[in-house]
Amino acid sequence: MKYSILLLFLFLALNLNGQNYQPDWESLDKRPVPQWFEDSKFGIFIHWGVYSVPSWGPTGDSIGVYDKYAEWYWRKMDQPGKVQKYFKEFHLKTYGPDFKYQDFAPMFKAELFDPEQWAELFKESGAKYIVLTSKHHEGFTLWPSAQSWNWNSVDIGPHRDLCGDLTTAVKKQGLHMGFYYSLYEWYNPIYRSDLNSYVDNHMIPQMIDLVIRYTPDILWTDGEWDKPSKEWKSEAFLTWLYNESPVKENIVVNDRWGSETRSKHGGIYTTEYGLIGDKEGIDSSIPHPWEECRGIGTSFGYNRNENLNDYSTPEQLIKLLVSTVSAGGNLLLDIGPDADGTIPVIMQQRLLDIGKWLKINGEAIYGTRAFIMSKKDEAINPETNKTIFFTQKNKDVYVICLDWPKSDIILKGLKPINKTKVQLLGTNISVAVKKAGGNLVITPPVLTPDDNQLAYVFKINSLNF
Ligand code: JFZ
Repeated sequence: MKYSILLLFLFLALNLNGQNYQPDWESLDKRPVPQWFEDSKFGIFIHWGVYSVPSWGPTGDSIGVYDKYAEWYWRKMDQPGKVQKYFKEFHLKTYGPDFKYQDFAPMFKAELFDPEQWAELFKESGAKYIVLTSKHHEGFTLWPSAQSWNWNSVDIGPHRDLCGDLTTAVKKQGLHMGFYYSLYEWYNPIYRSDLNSYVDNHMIPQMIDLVIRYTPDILWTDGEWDKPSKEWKSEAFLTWLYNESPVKENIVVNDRWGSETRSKHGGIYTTEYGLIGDKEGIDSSIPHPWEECRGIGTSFGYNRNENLNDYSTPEQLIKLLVSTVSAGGNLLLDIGPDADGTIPVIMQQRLLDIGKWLKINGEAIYGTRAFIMSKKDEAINPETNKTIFFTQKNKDVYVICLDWPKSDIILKGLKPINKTKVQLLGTNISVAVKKAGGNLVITPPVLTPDDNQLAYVFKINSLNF
């Protein structure tokens, strides 16, 4: 008896079946991002909640990037600022002065929600992971959270565990399932009056509940900017997540854990419409897994006020995917379902366009890494407007051309060996390759209209580098 207690203590001390991260960033930052994430490259973000009912935001070039987000409807309507007047005007005109944001909740019915159909679409799109808003800044949860009493999708609105139902369907398709979770809540009185109690009795219990109920592979936090990570107790939570939780092996988190953590601490670094706060993009010379997120249009939550020209074209989306992946990042492309549970047809179409391209060209995306050579920019074709991108997998290099090259592609500094072959993905046309000086030269073959694609990939086998 005594002996076994001794053994137990020994086990605990050595933490033999677990990891042993300490509750400080120095230790937590040592955890490698699980490889499945970097290999996946393409995921789908879903912003869905009570805001999907009004589903409205201002559009056009004069409105700032963050001011177009329809999921901010409640806040933008109440908070003095550049766009308050638009939101207020729309709200008053459409719903009248006595209609509160909370009144939208019973109208969020999800009556046509078919999680299996969603998951099939996601699978077809070529995405490898899904991130659903389990709770946005409004505080409404898409699962029966005990902490979100009467402000969740089982008590009002859909009367359904949306997180649970989607998780089951997504996992059945063999995709990774994850959740977005907002640390802060705009109007929660406990958050506003007693942060410590909010964190201990609301936020951390909710995150633990999500992890234990649904064993997600991603926890994508946000709304962190209000407080430093110490106040959110992020280090303590991550220590539990990495050492003890049922998802400790596979879980991927991002860098949104406190006002000071972006691009510094946590897991993957994140950009949003190419931005980090008010700064331009990621510094991709810092080799750290990162992910760009944005909508297909200009909002994350569905915005009925958008027109076709607010949506990216299929060509633009392929360029976004390719340029992100060639800089070592992942793309988390957002869709905003309707409050009735359908995915707007334009979004379905864009996802399927990407899927169709990936079916042929996916090997140039999945499992690749940024192609880094010394003096990389000189090694590639001198292009000012960048229509040629590179990725790499082992000894193979993929040359991804957004436009069909009208003349030879000269790849400076790439050294072919005797068995080096070039193949145009999606065709069985043999592609002429030659060595000229220190360069590799690809002569594009003749194509027919049947070979038309959103972007063309030349695969160079067996390079010597
Ligand atoms: C946040 C959310 O507010 C937004 O609704 C969406 O969920 C997105 C994925 O994440 O957006 C932000 C985050 C940070 C800033 C602006 C918008 N910022 O730093 O200015």
